[in-house]
Amino acid sequence: MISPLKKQNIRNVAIIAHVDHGKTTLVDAIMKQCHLFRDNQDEMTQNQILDSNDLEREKGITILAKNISVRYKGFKINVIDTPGHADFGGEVERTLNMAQGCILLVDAQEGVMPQTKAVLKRGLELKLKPIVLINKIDKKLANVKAAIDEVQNLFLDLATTDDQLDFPILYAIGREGKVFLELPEGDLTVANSTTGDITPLLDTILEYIPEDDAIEEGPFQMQVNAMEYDPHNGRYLIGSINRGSLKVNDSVALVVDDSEKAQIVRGKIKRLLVREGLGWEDITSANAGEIVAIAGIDSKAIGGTLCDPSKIEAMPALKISPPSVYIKFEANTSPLVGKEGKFVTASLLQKRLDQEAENNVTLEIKPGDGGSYIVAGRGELQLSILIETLRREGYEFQVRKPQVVLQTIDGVVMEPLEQLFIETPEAYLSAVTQELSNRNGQMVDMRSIGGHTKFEYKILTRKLFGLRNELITQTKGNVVLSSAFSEYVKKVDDGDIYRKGVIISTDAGEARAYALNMIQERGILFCKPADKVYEGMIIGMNKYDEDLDANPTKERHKTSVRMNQAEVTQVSLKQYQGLTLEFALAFLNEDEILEITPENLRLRKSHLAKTERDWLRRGNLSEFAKKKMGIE
Ligand SMILES: Nc1nc2c(ncn2[C@@H]2O[C@H](COP(=O)(O)OP(=O)(O)OP(=O)(O)O)[C@@H](O)[C@H]2O)c(=O)[nH]1
Ligand SMILES: [Mg+2]
Repeated sequence: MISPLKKQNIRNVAIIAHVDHGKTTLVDAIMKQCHLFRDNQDEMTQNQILDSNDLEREKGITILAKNISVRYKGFKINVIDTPGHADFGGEVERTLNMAQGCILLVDAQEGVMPQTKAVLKRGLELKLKPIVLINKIDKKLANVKAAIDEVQNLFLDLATTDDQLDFPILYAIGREGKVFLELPEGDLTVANSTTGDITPLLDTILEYIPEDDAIEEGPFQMQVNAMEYDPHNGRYLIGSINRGSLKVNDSVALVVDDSEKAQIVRGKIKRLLVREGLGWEDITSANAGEIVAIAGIDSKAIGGTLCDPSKIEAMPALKISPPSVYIKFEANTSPLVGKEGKFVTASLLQKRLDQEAENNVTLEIKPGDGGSYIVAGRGELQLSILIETLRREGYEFQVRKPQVVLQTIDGVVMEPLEQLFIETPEAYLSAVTQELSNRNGQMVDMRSIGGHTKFEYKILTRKLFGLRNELITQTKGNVVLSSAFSEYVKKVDDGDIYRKGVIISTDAGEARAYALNMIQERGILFCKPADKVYEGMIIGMNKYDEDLDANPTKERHKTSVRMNQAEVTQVSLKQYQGLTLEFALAFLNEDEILEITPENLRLRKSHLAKTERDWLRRGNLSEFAKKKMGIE
């Protein structure tokens, strides 16, 4: 068994940056060069090793913050890899207070981006010692000097003390595992044109980042920053020991807040573990300043404080910024309910969302009306990741149109506004400006460099829904866009983003090629032959503004010769466009529902019967109609 370390021999550092600036790739290099893997182990040839869950791999982004440890020159360095996408900013906030220093990565071409600012602001508020690393200096359009200027201005803006302005600057080609104290000479765009390794970074960490200011003597105290679960030992509470030390079998008390009625959960330490490389190792005792995982306390409180029972003292609550977007979840009410999911009932959905609320402090989950759940997060992406996760686990449910979280400040209703950056080849300049003007975006800046145009906009969060998809289509994938919450502004009373009418199925059954072939003349199809349909289901998008009814189950007229199989497949659906989660969430209107099963996404009207929708369209509902539709 390994022996406990003193905090003098431990350094805790978080890697922070805007999305895609190379954090996880840099951690690959640290792990490989510190020999966490044998030379012949698979990981030695893998990239983004820490992005280990399926959705992280598929999307090529980090979703959850994770930490690893390496040994270097007699020290143990705990490295925390954080996500750069603004939607997962809560993960950064949750984990940063386990560190004393941060490595701020800045892409040498992109420079300072919205999330660079957001994460650095947070790090400096927590008094972390920063190290700046200008990364990707091998890029053709890299402009190291401009990037440094932007970083320096950012620090002048954000520093809370003078000594925060005194930070080391390093240069790196993270992908090649090379960090430099001075900018290397020569043509860096040629692969492996320089020699180097990761040690300048590790040495700078040891030199600049202080040991944890945890208190070595005194009653044990630790804030819970994360949780992990294993079937044998149950829940592990993870955090960095703030005061005192801890042994296996010690009694501890967990307190969630410091109010009078704070609940206290007592327990005994069954197992104590510390980070070694990518895994955890058992240890019999641990000291202040060590990041540990503890089994034996049956509580769910991230943010709670574990204490010596003789001195119960809660630490200040974790500061996580409030969410700006929410989606309503409900049990599936479609005519096809229960056909495709493993977990279908409202109570199973509730149980799963309760579990998510316990484990994920970056989402706010609370009951809504009529057995629904309101799930609030930082943006469409964060919420769609939850939806996709549930779906893959076998859940079947339905959601409503995403909404922004409004705030009332001094009696004025306010809504969230975002700062938005877009980069695209000049050829698509007008596509971008046109789309943004449709969404009432306000241009703040526009610059062209080397055939690329960079835009900065201010745009209401609700006008941002679906923009990524739209621009990807219009620029044939040649666009990078990123946004971050900026501020709350007075709510504007303008309409939603323009959307065309939909094509609604009048009948239930199986869609037929014969019928779809005719319907596609009217717009774009969301369903294909043999798909199950029902009355009120949205099977496509109309070319025009109004909604349109159509029967996709119609077969060729009885008297004519039936189409044989060959004929059916010959019908080519030129206008078919399968639904993706991102598209469907952005497409939904208020009176519509997105049905989600492990196998299918279906859009539908909330009132399925055509008669009811006709009543609604005409307005002035009769008592009979109101009763029938359950409207007060
Ligand atoms: N040219 C160049 N590309 C790099 C370098 N380092 C990383 N990349 C590429 O940048 C992309 C993003 O890298 P990641 O390490 O996933 O970035 P990240 O900061 O962890 O991204 P998020 O966690 O999603 O915020 C990958 O395609 C990498 O191959 C570098 O030094 N030079
Ligand atoms: Mg990453």
